[in-house]
Amino acid sequence: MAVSDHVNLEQFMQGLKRRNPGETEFHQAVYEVAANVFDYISDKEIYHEMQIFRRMAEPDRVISFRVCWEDDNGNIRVNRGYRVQNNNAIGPYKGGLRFHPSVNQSILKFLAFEQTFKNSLTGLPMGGGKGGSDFNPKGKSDNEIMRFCQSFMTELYRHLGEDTDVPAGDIGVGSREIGYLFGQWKRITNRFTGTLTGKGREYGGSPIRTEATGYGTVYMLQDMLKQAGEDIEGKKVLVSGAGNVATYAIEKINQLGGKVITASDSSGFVHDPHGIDEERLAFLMHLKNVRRGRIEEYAEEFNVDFYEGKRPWQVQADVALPCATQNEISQKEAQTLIKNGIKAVSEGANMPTEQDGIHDFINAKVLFAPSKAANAGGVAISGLEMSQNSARRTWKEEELQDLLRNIMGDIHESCVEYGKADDGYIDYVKGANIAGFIKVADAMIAYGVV
Ligand code: NDP
Ligand code: 2IT
Repeated sequence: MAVSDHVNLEQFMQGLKRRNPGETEFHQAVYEVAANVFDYISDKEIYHEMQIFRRMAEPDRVISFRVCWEDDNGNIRVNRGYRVQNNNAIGPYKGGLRFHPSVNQSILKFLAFEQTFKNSLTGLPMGGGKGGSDFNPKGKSDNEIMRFCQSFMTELYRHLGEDTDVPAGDIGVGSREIGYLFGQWKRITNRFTGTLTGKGREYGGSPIRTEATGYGTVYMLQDMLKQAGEDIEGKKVLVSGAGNVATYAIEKINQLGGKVITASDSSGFVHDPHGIDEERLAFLMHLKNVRRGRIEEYAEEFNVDFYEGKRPWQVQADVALPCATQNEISQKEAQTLIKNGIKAVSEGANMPTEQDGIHDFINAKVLFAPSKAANAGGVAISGLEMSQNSARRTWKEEELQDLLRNIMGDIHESCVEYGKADDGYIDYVKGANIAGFIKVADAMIAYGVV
């Protein structure tokens, strides 16, 4: 095909939308990467000839299955389970499982697509996948969670394996669920291998996997600020969410001398001008991760304001760390943050900022780390959990802390390498998309037409 005949971005997106009707989150995620990649490959014939991006945006496999389980009242319940195996060009499929009522094929396809580039950025040999269910864990007993996880794994196990596909946690899937899932995997297969990550330390889990995503998001922030001649000390920080990623991001901000003044859950946000210090964070972690309570209780405990049904983005601060879910910063909210003088945004959640909001941040020269770079610390430690499981040993916590710091530093460097503009501004979105793309693309070229 002659260069002039290449499908352009608009034509490509039309085709993608036609082939994947109604999957708006998937369209959004693909567009965000395509916008940079089409530009990058415009003069690189081989990527066109081999239809590389077209192939990356078509998952290798989408598995969907029925999950039947019995609740505590003896009612038979039916949910839908999924695993999207997007791409295994550079390693086994790897990515989390999400249990949330909003889960559907579009959301999991967007997450599996993003994971492919994120995992590539870590420098570790992992392909991209994602799975989950529309099961709602809220208000369920431990026994109900266990029965659901066992039923889910009874179907999913046949698609997994330490060299095939290795799931982990995500929204609604933490150490309790991973325990039940791994227990069932082991029981069905009669094999003890590292086929899930985020496991308990007693049975093959890695030190610092729990902390890694939140810590990594803050390391990315630290490196962006350093590049711009600043640091975290004294900065006022907005955090959304109050789960795994949010709480460990808060912990690391505190360690580095910043002050977090908000946290949220799906019911609203709390504004704590005193700052979520060590003592208050311990309360929050217990409230959300152990008792699974509502964030309003934090406001009652520390006598601070609770804003029902609202997100924290109208509060004035220096930094924003969205750590809850996709599309939680609208374009309007991005504009409010810019107007209030936000300096940096590091995305702990996956795709938390709407497309137009990202453009506004970049146009306003805000330091903006996209999720596939900023939250890669979690899957990076998952990759190292896989290595430890294969070698049947555990590394020391200090070693893993150093490895996490270095991997995040390397991701920052890759973004700078591919994202630096002539005026010195670093477009981390472009940098992460292109750096993540190249490795996967070149591996696919090596395999020929498969
Ligand atoms: P958790 O389940 O531990 O916590 C999720 C938090 O986000 C909760 O506070 C939850 O509130 C809130 N939340 C979830 N959905 C919504 C919603 N629709 N609207 C408002 N608030 C919501 O999940 P994680 O902390 O693990 O995940 C958070 C984000 O980070 C997700 O985008 C995930 O994909 C991403 N991520 C997670 C990684 C990990 O290692 N865990 C790795 C990389 C990215 P409530 O309690 O009310 O439900
Ligand atoms: O979005 C993510 O990177 C995760 N939920 C973690 C994936 C993993 O395999 O650790």
